[in-house]
Amino acid sequence: MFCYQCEQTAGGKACTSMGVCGKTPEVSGLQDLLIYQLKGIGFYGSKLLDQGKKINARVQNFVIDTAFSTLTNVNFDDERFAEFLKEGAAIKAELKAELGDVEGKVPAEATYILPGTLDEMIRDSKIAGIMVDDTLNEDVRSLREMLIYGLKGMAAYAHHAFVLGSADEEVNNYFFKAFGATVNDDLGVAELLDILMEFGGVNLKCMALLDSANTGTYGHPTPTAVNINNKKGPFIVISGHDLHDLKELLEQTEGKGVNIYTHGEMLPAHGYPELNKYPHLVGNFGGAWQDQQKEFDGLPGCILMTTNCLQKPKASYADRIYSTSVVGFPEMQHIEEVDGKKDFTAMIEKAIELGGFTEDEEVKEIMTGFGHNATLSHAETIVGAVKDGLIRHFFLIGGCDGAKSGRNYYTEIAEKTPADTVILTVACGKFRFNKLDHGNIGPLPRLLDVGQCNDSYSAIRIAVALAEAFECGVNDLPLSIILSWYEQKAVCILLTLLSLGIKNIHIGPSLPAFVSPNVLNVLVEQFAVKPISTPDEDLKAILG
Ligand code: FSO
Ligand code: SF4
Repeated sequence: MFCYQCEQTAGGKACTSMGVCGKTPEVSGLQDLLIYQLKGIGFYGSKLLDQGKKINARVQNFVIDTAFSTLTNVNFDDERFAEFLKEGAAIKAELKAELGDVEGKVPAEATYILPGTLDEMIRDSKIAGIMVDDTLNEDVRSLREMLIYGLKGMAAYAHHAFVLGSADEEVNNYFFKAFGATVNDDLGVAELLDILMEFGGVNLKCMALLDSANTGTYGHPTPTAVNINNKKGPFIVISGHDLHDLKELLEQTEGKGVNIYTHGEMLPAHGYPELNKYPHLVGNFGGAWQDQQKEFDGLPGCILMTTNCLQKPKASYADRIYSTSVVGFPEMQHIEEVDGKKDFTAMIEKAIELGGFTEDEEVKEIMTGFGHNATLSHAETIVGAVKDGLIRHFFLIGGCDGAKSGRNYYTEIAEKTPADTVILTVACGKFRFNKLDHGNIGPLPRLLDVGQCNDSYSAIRIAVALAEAFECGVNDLPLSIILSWYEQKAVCILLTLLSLGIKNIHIGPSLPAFVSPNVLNVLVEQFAVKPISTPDEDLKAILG
């Protein structure tokens, strides 16, 4: 196996014998083969689109969902990948037939024929490895991989929007164009860089689509205090990013005496009026994803994983954790959607049987719900506070958490930000410091949680609106973006920020292994991307 798509990759270079995330060589190979097939599908699909033909929603959703399934910590189930591969082979054949004869070079990804059994697929997966073509220019490989990882991230956003009934033709079709571009040998470094910037723009559209799907369905988030301690009684912890699953679970547990706790990236769900109205949505449980094996150990309740980040369950909770949608682990109980509905009955009964927490803990609260609507409703106060010198600087500390050392940087920099600065957070990296008291500036808390990584669009909206209020560009604002990257959603968000011309982004805890030295130079020279240093040095450089 060879996988270097995430930040925790072995030795900072690549996982080659077993994934640090727990991905086996077999599953890694099957994921490679699936991406290989998506490239072939992209080749035919992009040609059909060039001819003005349409690609149907079933095929679009297959590409989106399966690309999402290969994102870090989403799916570890070899049988599931074999099913995806079979469906992919049928779809590729369909597109090929519709296209008819192709002029010019046809890549191997397009002509490849999938064998019938899981063992044969694993055997074949060797042809699909990232490093198989050792003649490929390393910068081209780097840019192609960056595009693929960006697509995996955008697939997550497109998937979430789609489950709420929102889709966009340009976004959906772009998957075919971009996967097709990764097997087009005529595209060199300059062309691929252009495509990455174009992709950043398409991803912005996709994130806007998700924002309007979320806010249109559940209302605009409002500042909300969330209890982080336990309540007596049976419960289900819901993790991941899927608000639709949370809504269905809240409906099905209503009046049954089962409390619902959000976990990890589900925390911002408390800010949405249409989710928060359920009194049995009682609080947020635990911290970021990498602590789940410890925090779920022997848990007297059930866990529902709606999306990443999933870790291999320990025996002490393997009988009470469930996956749904694109998430999966071998032998994990999986809840499928049937006729547009998911039936959570077995999990609810299990939660009641487990009995839950035996005591009420003292209520302790943290805040969330500062999406663009809520934060910008205070725009005048914020702009006034900046003009009066009450707010000196904004720090957007966004991105994911992870298990590797070096991530204390984010806790420390948050702690060391002066009292006249505001911290905006998105994604699960905030769990390192969101339970600390950062104080207030006037009526507003100093730490404003904008939401999930899926809500990065909201942070962009806030930055753009502030720039408008100050009649300057985003780069001229007293704003620093400090990213902690872990998986591939961070790649699509970074490309969107770069496509918007946003400069001076600080990135850590380490640089992606898939970025070649020359590509890194481009990022540094053209976009002034900065690897993080120490909190003290970075704060000194930022605040002067
Ligand atoms: Fe975190 Fe995991 Fe949201 Fe990521 S839960 S690490 S960016 O997958 O998705 O922030
Ligand atoms: Fe390694 Fe990350 Fe790939 Fe898992 S997803 S195999 S940890 S690089």
